[in-house]
Amino acid sequence: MWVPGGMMEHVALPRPPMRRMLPLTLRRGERRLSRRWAGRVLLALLAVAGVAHAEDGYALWLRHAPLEASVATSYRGQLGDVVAPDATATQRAAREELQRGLSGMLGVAPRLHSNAFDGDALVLGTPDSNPVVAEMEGALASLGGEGYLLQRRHVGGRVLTVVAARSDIGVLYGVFHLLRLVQTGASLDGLDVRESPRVQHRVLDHWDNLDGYVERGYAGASLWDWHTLPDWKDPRYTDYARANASLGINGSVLNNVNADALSLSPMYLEKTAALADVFRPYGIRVYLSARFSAPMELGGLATADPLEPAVRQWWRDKADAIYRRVPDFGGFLVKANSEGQPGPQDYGRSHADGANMLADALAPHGGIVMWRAFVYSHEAPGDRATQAYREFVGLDGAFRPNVLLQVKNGPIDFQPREPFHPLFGAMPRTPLMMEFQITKEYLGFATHLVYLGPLYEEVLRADTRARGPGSTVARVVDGTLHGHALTGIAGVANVGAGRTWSGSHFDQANWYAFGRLAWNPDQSAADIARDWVAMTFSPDPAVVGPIVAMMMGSRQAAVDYMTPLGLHHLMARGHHYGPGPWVDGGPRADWTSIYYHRADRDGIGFDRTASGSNAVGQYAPAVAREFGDLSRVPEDLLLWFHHVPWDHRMRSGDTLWNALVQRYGRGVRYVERMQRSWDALEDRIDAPRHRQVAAFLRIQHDEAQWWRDASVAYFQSMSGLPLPAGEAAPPHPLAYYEGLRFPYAPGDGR
Ligand code: GCV
Repeated sequence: MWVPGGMMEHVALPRPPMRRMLPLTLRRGERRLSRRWAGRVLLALLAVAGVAHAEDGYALWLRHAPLEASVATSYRGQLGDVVAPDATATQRAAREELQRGLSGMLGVAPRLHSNAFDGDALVLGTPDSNPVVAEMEGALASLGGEGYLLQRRHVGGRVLTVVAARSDIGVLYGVFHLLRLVQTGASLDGLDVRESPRVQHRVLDHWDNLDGYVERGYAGASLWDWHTLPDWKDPRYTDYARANASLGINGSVLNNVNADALSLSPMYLEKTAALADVFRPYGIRVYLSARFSAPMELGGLATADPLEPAVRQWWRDKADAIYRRVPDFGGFLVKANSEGQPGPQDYGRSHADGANMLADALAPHGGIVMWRAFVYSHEAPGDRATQAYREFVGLDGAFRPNVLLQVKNGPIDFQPREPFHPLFGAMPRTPLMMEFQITKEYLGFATHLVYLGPLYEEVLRADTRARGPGSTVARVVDGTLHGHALTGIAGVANVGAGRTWSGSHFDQANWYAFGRLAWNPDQSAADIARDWVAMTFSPDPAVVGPIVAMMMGSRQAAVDYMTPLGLHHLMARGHHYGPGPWVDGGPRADWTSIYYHRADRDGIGFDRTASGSNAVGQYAPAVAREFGDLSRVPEDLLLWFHHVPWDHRMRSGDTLWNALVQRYGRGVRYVERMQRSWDALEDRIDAPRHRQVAAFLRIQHDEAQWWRDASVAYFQSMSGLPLPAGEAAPPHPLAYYEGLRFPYAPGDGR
């Protein structure tokens, strides 16, 4: 929630001493250690100075800025020397991260030992690589292959801080966690953290085309320079892998789901293999989006029918060829029979036939298929929101064990707010994988400050009621609801070649939040935001408090100024930039706005109750009753499920029309408050980043106002009602907004 008014006073207070939030008296032995470290401080400072650069956002949350001197001294004393193996690439990556992180934050590079060392120490390792960890083997048993343990241990008069895991990658994840603790000023006293991921495949989906263009990407061109690969491995690929590993993201789908078959050609597979080599030490497997018709386009076959033996053989051969180059290749992501993409239905076959053919080709190598449920057709009669369910629910149990069905969070398409997708909970015999969008196609591109943590959290915590209360979407995704071991979660990436990676400083938070929630879908979006702000800007509470407050209400604000009260799909045609509630005509009804809002003189909203499209009937009965009942439906979803008259009484007692207009205004005012909060932080944030965020907030404000004015003008032309008291008339007539054109708006599909 927004902290009203008072927040401005807080930010004006003098900076509280950092010491308050840290562990911190120097203990016996720490002085001795401090002196030992001190000799290297100067060298490290010189090294850091050598690479110093303006704050341009490139470092992401791995910024590792220097801590206050007393705090740094205390951590140095507590951690001691570092004992870490260096025999494998992942072990070396863990050492490098520690070295880089601790040097940056503590002002001195830690002294590294590969093995034996007698004093207090920070010890990294697995049972195979370190004798201290070998003695902890029992405690590691339940951690799984990627989990880790962080522990303070007293061993033979020594104080050890141990990062232990059963695998090198677990140790690397543990190192990132430890660095986060230092970065956010946490106490290491009594440290005892056990972590293992709740979801097996934690994947970024890149919608990157081979020509460098990123579909719905607002952060510049693709990160992958296919032309210079495989020979030139840009160091940025390593930084991308580091950022992902710091969150536990362990998969990367390199190319757009609107796939080009060329990605599977020998030439491009060499390039994919080069990226896989860079990512491997960081625990990241590569995947490719597979074009279903590739056997025809690359193999010269006359068909791509999944039951045709020659086609099946082509895919088997292709899988073998891929695994020869990339032995840990993750598998295929497939968009089939959706928005013009080829698929098994072209041959009268089912989605299961298509997915299973690919699954059979990958199975001998341990690969998986992520088959997307984002399918709809304007030729199919009825409500688009019901189509995926209708196509897939009957296929429950028909997929091979190495197939995940990848389902978008809501039934339409990554709108600012949607109810959870009705497939979650409805296919108990099929592992369902979540697909979130990190890039903000419908939430203001990269310029709007919209923190998506609350959106992800809202969906993951939604109760499908599939097996009674507590059957949350998170439990479908982590496999516990229906007992699946194969689990996954994907985020459509928001990274590009721009210097900030994500197109803006604040959009980095969405990549970060996705990764943290992929690891543990029950984490709190607010806690994640606190960590992100502390790591990205400063752990100073006078910075963290106001920025987290801004972030936490920002998604609701975007809903308010774009699509309040359950409205959806009101954006301009094609590029999706800005408002277009009037969009009508064109090739397909379900690509228009009027299809979704159904506003006329009498009322507004899509009737999805039993008397309408009955989309509510696709949910478990308890949920269907709630969504279908006008008196119980959450007002945030009112117009998603109901068509109501303009004078419908809201729970506040006011009319729908008044409430709608007020919501639009509320969204704009929230942005104004974010601007004021940000302005008040000017002295606490470095100038380059402060300037850019301030400029982007101005853009956001203007665009929020534009959304509000255009939408109010349009809906008023439908309702014919006066604006509620205190709400200003849009400054232009409706025709003005309808006439605006944006020929080069970024990210358009092409
Ligand atoms: C990759 C929406 C987007 C498309 C995207 C599609 C999908 O329709 O606008 O750009 O295509 O979703 O998720 O496949």
